[in-house]
Amino acid sequence: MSKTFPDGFLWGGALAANQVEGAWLEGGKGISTSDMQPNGIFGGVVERTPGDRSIKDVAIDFYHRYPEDIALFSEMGFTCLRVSIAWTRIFPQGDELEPNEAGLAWYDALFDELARHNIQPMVTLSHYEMPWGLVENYGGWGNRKLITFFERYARTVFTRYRDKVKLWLTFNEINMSLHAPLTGVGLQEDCTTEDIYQAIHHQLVASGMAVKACHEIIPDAKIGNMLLGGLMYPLSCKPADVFATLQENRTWLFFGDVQCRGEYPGYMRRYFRDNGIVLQTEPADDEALSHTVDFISFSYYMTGCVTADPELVEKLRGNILDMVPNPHLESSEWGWQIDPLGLRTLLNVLWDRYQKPLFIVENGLGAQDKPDADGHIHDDYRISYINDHLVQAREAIDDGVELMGYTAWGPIDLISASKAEVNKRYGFIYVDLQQDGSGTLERRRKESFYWYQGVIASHGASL
Ligand code: BGP
Repeated sequence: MSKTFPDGFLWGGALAANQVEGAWLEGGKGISTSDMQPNGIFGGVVERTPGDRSIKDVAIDFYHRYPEDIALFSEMGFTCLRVSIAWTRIFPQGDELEPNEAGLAWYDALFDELARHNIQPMVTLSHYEMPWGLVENYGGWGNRKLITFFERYARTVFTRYRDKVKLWLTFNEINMSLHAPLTGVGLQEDCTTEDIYQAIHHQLVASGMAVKACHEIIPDAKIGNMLLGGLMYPLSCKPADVFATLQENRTWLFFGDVQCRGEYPGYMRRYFRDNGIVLQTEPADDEALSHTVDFISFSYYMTGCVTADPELVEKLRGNILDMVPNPHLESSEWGWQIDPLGLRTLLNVLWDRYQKPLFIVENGLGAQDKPDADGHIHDDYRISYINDHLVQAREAIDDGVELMGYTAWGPIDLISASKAEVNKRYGFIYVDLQQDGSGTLERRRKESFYWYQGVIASHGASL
């Protein structure tokens, strides 16, 4: 009999509002940064004119079909579903004083439906989107006023859902702002590094204020941060490569350091000094940052390598985010390098560094699924990917890591974040939708659906 996961371990899947809900103008919703990026976070801003369409406008129509989808999640045995609230459903422009009741009511209905199936919601306050009004009228997170708007939004939803939601996350992949400033902090792509760090500072302060507000309003809730789990390896054992790797890992771990330890680390202060970056701060910021998260959540898809040799970087880079590929690993169809053991390493690194509970809130394989003649999808590649990662998660628990749960990314096919692709499917559930918007949106169980159901039912013993 193989080892099982601990009692109380949460099993489920993770979604983001802008990748599933659709209904982009229903229920009083305002326009978000995601609506202005119809080709994904790496596709730039496109002016929306009346009549033009984006695949995200309807997406998989979760806004209207959530009862059917939640029933399917329940059939798989989910005990947790990670969703995000679209800020624009609650504050359409972002700066209103009063929230939009229709938006609040829709999430009430969603959480009630989850409760009926004994599925615990985990809610991200901002998953790769914010009101476009805050970008146009205030310049995004570069403006300190955003802290107040975000705090108002966070307090509104904490108060409204205090009896329904006990697990919260602040900003999705907060460390991605360096690579996708519009998506992360609402800044234009040509902004300076100093602009980005100033905006990130405001976001970190807002994150601390949200932690404080959550603890005040829902004392029995837990609130975590959310990091892109981008573990990097040295390309060689040359000391210069090893040191460059330490520094590279710090560019994303810095966010976790602030959110878990409550202050800027020394290496970051030095980076700012060395690069002439001067942040505008206020005395109260330190107090806000001191409100540290209860747990750390992260996404994990791949690892990459680092070399100190700029010529080699130029020659080898090619993976997403220009990472140097690892010659010892296979890649997905999208060039993301598959590294299950890296997940065990990362879990141990984060546990050793912070000694706070961890939660894997995204992991999965984006692939082109081809239904056979009978319409069945035999996604053995997805089964093997998730199986191998879960085996390593279980090993990490045995290493002593405190792991709260696992929510697979995109348990139902959805619109991909990077380029708004439909054919990059992650789901255990197939959705009949093509890139041109055609398809019936019918849901169909894939082979992985039954496999994941078995994993959950056996508490991981079937891995
Ligand atoms: C993470 C995002 C998700 C999700 C995932 C997969 O970075 O938090 O929103 O989409 O990556 O990426 P993609 O959809 O581009 O395949």
